Amino acid sequence: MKPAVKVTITGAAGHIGYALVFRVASGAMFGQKQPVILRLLEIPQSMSSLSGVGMELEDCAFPLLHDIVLTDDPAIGFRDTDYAILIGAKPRSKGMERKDLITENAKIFSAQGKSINRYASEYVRVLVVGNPANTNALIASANAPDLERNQFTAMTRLDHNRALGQLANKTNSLVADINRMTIWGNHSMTQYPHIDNCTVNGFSVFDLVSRDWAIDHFIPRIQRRGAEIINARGLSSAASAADAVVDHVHDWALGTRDGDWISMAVPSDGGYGIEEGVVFSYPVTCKDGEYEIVKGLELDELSISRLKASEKELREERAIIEDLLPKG
Ligand code: NAX
Repeated sequence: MKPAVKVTITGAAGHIGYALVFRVASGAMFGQKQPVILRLLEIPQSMSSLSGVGMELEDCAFPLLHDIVLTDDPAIGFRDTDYAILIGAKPRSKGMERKDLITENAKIFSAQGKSINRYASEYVRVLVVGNPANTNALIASANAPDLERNQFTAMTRLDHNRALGQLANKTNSLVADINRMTIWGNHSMTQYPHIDNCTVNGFSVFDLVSRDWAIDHFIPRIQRRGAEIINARGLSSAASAADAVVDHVHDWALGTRDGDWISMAVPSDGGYGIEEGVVFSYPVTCKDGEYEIVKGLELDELSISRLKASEKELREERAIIEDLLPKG
């Protein structure tokens, strides 16, 4: 059997964490031949709850789960880890301004970036889920000077999967029949869900839906889907977010389907006119554990303006936390 992959999950006692850890342990993330070691990292106040999660993991008797470590110490949680999935974050409390939320979380992610730099495997791959995810990934990466920037990504796969689900409904097709969905930009209301390159069963999407439907219904529905779930459930997306984590890491590690791509927020290489370094969601293909931004797609005026609006928001978020970015 292959050596076990070490996976660190922060915020593992939270809603998304609870929906995620069992799926990773069951083999959904890396396949049925790949054992895993789970390092679950929490804050001291949540360690009691985390111990219950640990007991339930033991009670599942997953054959692929070779060890479980429960800790509130980043030196133990991130030690030699291969994958760091950063979910734990400070939620927005009543009366808290967006600026304060960004600043509070920036402190968490700058500290975690330093810990990952110090303790994790030099080949570690990092996925940031905790919001504001794109900017948190930027901060973590900036505080990990010994690692490459492209080892840090943020999650827009939930938005991507939501978009696939809505398009499949509308076109009366299967999700698996749809290729080349794209989410551009920030994981926020300024994200740009874009179907112009989509094919459904090999046909152009515009053989089946109109541009007006895309602009008036599809795009706003995906942008507001998180709020739609909160209104219905009284809680934010958890199982679907955990599923998107599984998909993001699975495809990064094991590759994307031929002829298709996925959406990942990654440090911009300047592509499509986006400032270099900003963590921006792009269409990417993955192979052998590496991702590559899809090049050469044509964008119309509307799309360019949407990308620019999301980039502007990301620059504004970065300006708020500029002090926590190491100089030079
Ligand atoms: P919960 O509040 O249920 O869980 C968060 C957990 O993180 C708690 O158990 C808490 O103790 C822990 N935690 C807090 N600070 C920590 C730290 N410094 N180190 C380790 N653990 C820490 O939130 P949940 O619903 O699980 O959501 C977690 C984050 O995901 C939030 O920031 C949320 O906004 C974000 N989301 C991001 C999504 C995305 O697509 N990128 C979608 C889903 C979700 O909204």
